[in-house]
Amino acid sequence: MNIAANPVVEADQTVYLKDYEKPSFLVDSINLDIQVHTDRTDVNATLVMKRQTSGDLVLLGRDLELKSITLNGKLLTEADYTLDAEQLVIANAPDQVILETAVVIHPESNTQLEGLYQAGDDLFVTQNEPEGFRKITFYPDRPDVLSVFTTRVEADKKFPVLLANGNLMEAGEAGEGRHYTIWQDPTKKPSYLFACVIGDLAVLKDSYVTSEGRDVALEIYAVEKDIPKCHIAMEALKHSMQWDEEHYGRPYDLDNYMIVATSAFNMGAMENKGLNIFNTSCVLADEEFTTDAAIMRVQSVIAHEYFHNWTGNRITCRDWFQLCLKEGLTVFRDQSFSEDLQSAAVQRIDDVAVLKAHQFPEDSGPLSHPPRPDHFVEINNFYTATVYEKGAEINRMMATLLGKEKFRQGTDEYFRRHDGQAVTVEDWVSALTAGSGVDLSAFLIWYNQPGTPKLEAKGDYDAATQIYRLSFKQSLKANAKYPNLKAVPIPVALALFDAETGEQYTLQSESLFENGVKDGVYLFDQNEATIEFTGVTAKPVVSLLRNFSAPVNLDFNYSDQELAFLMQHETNGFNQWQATQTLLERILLEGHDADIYIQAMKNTLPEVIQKDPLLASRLFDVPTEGYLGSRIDTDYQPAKIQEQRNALLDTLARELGAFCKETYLELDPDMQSEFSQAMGVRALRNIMLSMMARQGDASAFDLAYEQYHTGNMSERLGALKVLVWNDAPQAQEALADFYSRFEDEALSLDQWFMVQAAHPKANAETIKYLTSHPDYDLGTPNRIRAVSGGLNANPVNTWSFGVQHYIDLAKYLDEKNPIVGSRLLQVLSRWYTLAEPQRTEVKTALENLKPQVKSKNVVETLNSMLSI
Ligand code: B3K
Ligand code: ZN
Repeated sequence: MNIAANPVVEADQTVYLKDYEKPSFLVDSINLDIQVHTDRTDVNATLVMKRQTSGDLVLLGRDLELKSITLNGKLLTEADYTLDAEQLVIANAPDQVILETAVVIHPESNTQLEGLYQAGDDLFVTQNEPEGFRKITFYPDRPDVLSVFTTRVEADKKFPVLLANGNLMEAGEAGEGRHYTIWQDPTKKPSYLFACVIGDLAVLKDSYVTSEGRDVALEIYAVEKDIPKCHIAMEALKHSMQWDEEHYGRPYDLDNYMIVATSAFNMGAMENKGLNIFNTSCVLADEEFTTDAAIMRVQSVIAHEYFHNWTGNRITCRDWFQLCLKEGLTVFRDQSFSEDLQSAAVQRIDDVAVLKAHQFPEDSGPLSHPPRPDHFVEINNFYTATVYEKGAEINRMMATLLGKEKFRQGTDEYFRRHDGQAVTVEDWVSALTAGSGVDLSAFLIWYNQPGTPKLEAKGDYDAATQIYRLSFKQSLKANAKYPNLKAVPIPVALALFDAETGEQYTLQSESLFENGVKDGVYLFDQNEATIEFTGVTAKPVVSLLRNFSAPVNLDFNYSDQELAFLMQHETNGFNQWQATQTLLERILLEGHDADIYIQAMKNTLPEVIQKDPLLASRLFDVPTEGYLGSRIDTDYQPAKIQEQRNALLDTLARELGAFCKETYLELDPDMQSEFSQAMGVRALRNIMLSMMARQGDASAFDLAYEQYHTGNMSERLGALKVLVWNDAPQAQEALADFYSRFEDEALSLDQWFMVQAAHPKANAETIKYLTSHPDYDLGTPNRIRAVSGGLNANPVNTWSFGVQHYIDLAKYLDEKNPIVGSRLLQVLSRWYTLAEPQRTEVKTALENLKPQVKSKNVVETLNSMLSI
């Protein structure tokens, strides 16, 4: 029988955390037999199950054609079970059950890229997190059911590679030009970590010996021509394995670790046990084809998926509400890893920039939810910046508070207690508490309530008593759905500087610190509090939230002079950057004078360029139009923001133009011995080039054209943007050249689409040209994102002709790929902040979309977006 996809969403489809119940049956082992054919795939499963609590035996299944079902040797008839679009239920099942099912599925026509699907002519792969496994076979597809998987995979020999999780036990002929392999994964795991791959792929091999002496075979599978681009990922994998041993005492636990690259993938990558599946964009890296930023991302995603082996796989989530348990912790771990790879300050800057650009707006709008949500309709909609990035910040706060040693004692206790279990956020916080000896239970509040706290601070210096007082107040915007908002613990990392000399006061000094500040961190966990610093001989400059020690909106009455002071004297690179951002935001949104910023830049840049060119490049960051728009809650006029920002950029280009040209001509990335330094120089030169072009320097386009032709991908793309976005005479020629060079390199070609879609003067015609280009492909999420993401670089465009673009996409993808459709629609979630008449126009367009969509993903998102 065939089961309909995308059932209409009804009110009762909401799932609540408070309703969690243990599964009535556990699965000791599963034997899966997957036989792939051109027009169908047969899946036979044998589940050895035993009762845990009273209740029906519930097997989840979606889009499965059921052929037969046998319970303890007896063939069941339709009278023995009930079956609907989501589940198969057997009442009164005995306590010990051996269940055999035979189903047929259709990966060849699965466009949703969830479950088992065909990913191009020569490849079949799986994506089962969170609920894809139920599209492969009937199963208690929930993360608290852990089982030993044995998998037989059979296919035509034109697919030489047949992979599944664990150890290869057997391989052989299956007749009629077919062959098979049998794999067994010794570690018990939830079904969302099951993976198999059937394809024609080449492989890069290496090995790693763990601290326990285990010799692990490492394999990265990709199409033949991409194998040379897998070396950076392989090095990053070995580095990650060693890093986790050193920093968390976690060696790898299997004899092999495989990574498979595919271009047909909804997100970045997936941590399936011992068999990661990656979007090509997160594994292929080579300076000729890949930008430095993308190379950094490859390394961090490789690390992220590897780190999941302990935080996610060996210790998994009890239910999907606990998603941030594994994601928040693993993001925190990959961010720490990346801080070791490049300028730590820049890594933190980039991570916070993402948090502020995506998570803060999400948390202040209709899609706001706690890092651990308490209800959902479609869990796929909750792989959000809040769950991932805010989740990581909660872990970072606890780690900051504990310090390295105690945090490690806490994580050791977590692994000791919970290895092999499916646990909750509470389990994590109590293990950290027990291991470190520091009560962290108040941090649970962070997990359970939405919104970005506002932290108001005031400084007051009394020269007569030499006392400096800092008072703090925290508040959260009222939220009708969460009436009992509580004060959260906020670790405030801080430093005081002597305003005359620029020297930092020593915070360890006894006399200064009898006020609760320890190792430069004050834990503010009340609604209001004041601390005192004694023996402060002159009015200090305070630097608050160093390294962004808590995910809050800080409101401190810095003078512009004090911010300029911090730009020049703060030794914490993150806060140095933050000072530039705060000052620029005032210039942009409150009309402050730019001179003081320009002077501070001139003073501080030469030294920073010497020490850390990448940090110097970030000091040129001017808050994006998108970010500035997200700070405005009513009467938002994108064109006005654009105008103000352009005016500021013009001023900066005029004032710093000569400096930029000098710097551009002086610096040479090829003179740098380290990749991270060369990356810094390239980033800086690209910014210098765009400033020169903006200033109207006649030589800028010639230099860009030359850089385009002689550089690696970072330089080429930097130059191409300058040429295209400024409509330089060489722009079309460079674009045509780029196309012909990279026509067959999908990821590089994505950049060609992106650059054009992100043209500040792009219009509906531009998007039409790009989306009807023969290389545009609605079946490849990377290509869709290249255009849609590029378009969204300019909010003026997003909120004009872009609205129809996103709505059309959501409508089309609603059936074809609802995960991606729902995600793209979220670009419009802040529609209600727009000034009229745009506000009503977008609202009407969204309301008109409502009756035209059916998937839980898009419907839930749209309902939330309109519920404001
Ligand atoms: N755990 C996966 C995400 C799965 C998303 C499903 N919509 C990737 C990661 O966070 O490592
Ligand atoms: Zn993850």
